[in-house]
Parts: sequence; C-alpha cells; structure tokens
Amino acid sequence: SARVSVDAWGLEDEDVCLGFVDRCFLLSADFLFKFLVIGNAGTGKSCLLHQFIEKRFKEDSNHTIGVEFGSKIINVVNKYVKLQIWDTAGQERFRSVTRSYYRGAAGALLVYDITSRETYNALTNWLTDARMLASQNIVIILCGNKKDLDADREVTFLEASRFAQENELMFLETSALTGENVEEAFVQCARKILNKIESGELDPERMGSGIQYGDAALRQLRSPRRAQAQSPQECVC
Ligand SMILES: Nc1nc2c(ncn2[C@@H]2O[C@H](COP(=O)(O)OP(=O)(O)OP(=O)(O)O)[C@@H](O)[C@H]2O)c(=O)[nH]1
Ligand SMILES: [Mg+2]
Repeated sequence: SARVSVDAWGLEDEDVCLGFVDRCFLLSADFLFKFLVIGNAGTGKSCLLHQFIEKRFKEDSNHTIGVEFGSKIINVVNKYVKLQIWDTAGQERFRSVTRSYYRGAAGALLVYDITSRETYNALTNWLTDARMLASQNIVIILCGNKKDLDADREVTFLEASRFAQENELMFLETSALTGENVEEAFVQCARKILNKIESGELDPERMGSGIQYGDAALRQLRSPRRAQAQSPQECVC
C-alpha cells in the first residue's frame, strides 16, 4: 500500500493529512514549495532533514520506512517560503511507495555519501526517476554528504562537480553531523526556484508545479501596504 501515516499529525489518511498540512502552511508564507530528499539508503537524508529543521545531528538514525515529512519557513530574497519536505526511504523495497510522492515536487536534494562510490554510481538512476516522475523542471541540488569523513572519501569534489555540471544540478558537499552547508543546500535550491518564478521560467499556477501561493502573497495582492506591515515573524512548525 502507498498509504503512510504521518505520526506528527496523528492522522492516518494521507489526503486528509495533506489537506490539513497545506492549509497550515499557507497562513503565513508567500510561497509553498514541495521538496523531496532522495538518494541511496544510508547516505544521510533523514539526518540532513533533521539538521535543517532542528539544527542538531540526529543520533541513531534508523532506515526510513516509506516516507517522512518535515517543514520549515525560510526567508529567501525577501520572501517567506514554506518548504514542505518529503524525506524518502532509499531502500529498494520502498521504491514503489516513495515514487508516488515525487509528483509535483518543485525541488529536490539528491544525496550521495562521499565515502561510498556505490551511492555515487546510483545517482543517474535517481535523476532519471526525479525528472520523469516529479517534473522536467524540477530544481535539483546534488549533496555529497558526510563531508566530515574526508579521510574515508571515495568520491572527489572535482568529479562530483563535473557530474553536477553535466546534468544541470547545483552541487554542495554537506555534513549532517557538523551542519556544514545543510541550510545552504535547502536555501540555494529555494532561491533558484524563486529566480525561475521571477524570470517567468516557472509558472506557479501550472498544475503540478510544486509551488503554491501562500496567504501572505495573496494578502499582498489585495492590499500591498497592509501586508507589508504584517510580514510574518520567522516561525517553525
Ligand atoms: N559522519 C557522518 N555520518 C552521517 C552523516 N549523515 C548521516 N550519517 C550517518 O549515516 C547513517 C545513515 O543516516 P540516515 O540519515 O538514516 O540515512 P538515510 O539516507 O535517511 O537512509 P534511509 O532512510 O535508509 O534511506 C547514520 O548512521 C548516520 O548517523 C554525516 O554527515 N556524517
Ligand atoms: Mg532516512
């Protein structure tokens, strides 16, 4: 079954849960972006998400079963952007479940482990899936995680940056352990999406864009001065 329960909300039904979550998001943000975190098992996807949201390392992280969910508001180029982030299981046996979450994602972190060439070699397959199942326009940042384990490195920075360039990906090496470049990865991806919206390359109103206007943006459209005075404070929920 492709259904998952999202424990944080205590809800079993995926549609009810997502509807509820989306309404909460839209109260305070200018935009809502749907994000995915994908890549082989054990590369540190859940730890990256945890570090981004909680600002600390997730000790004894277990394999993700299906999909987990997190959200955070960030401020990028004077816009409040709510990221709705789906952290997927890397294990092959969950692939059919996780694939059902790709649809309509605006951005993705594609994660490999710099100490494991196997996880790097799998990137092409993950990319094909993301572009086919999410959207051709999905903005992807490649994250070479476990940067703190430089002594055990199996993939050089140069090699991965060439791969990123060839495949039109942004690229950072990150460490979910130390927190290095973790926030940057999410923010750079969101900034690129905002740039594409501003240049007209991405249309938030297109079905399946993975982007929604938040209430803040709608308020601004109706009453620009009032909305500016009521800019939301940074909050995390
Ligand atoms: N040294 C180091 N270890 C890390 C880092 N990120 C994750 N780990 C470790 O790598 C292991 C796997 O981390 P997870 O975040 O659970 O991996 P995952 O990609 O979510 O795995 P799946 O859910 O099975 O797909 C754990 O033992 C973590 O402690 C990092 O940046 N540095
Ligand atoms: Mg995980």
